[in-house]
Amino acid sequence: MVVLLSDGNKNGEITLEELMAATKLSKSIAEAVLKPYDVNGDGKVVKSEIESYFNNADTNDDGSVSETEFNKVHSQQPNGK
Ligand SMILES: [Ca+2]
Ligand SMILES: [Ca+2]
Ligand SMILES: [Ca+2]
Repeated sequence: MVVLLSDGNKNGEITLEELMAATKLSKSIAEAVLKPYDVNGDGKVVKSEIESYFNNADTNDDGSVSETEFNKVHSQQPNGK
């Protein structure tokens, strides 16, 4: 997953700026990509948030998030923002 590789300064947190720098996405798209991972809504994603996102998304526990599982999570928006 591209978000996992976006930690430019390797401090264990992925910020919107880092994601934009890594992916060349526009701000609004980068926000939409980052938002599902940002469980506590502080604008940055830490490793534990990615892990909880992944565990939540992998509904059949096969160790990978399929396109169907990915789409399901992105349509749910559990943090409701
Ligand atoms: Ca970082
Ligand atoms: Ca966060
Ligand atoms: Ca799965």
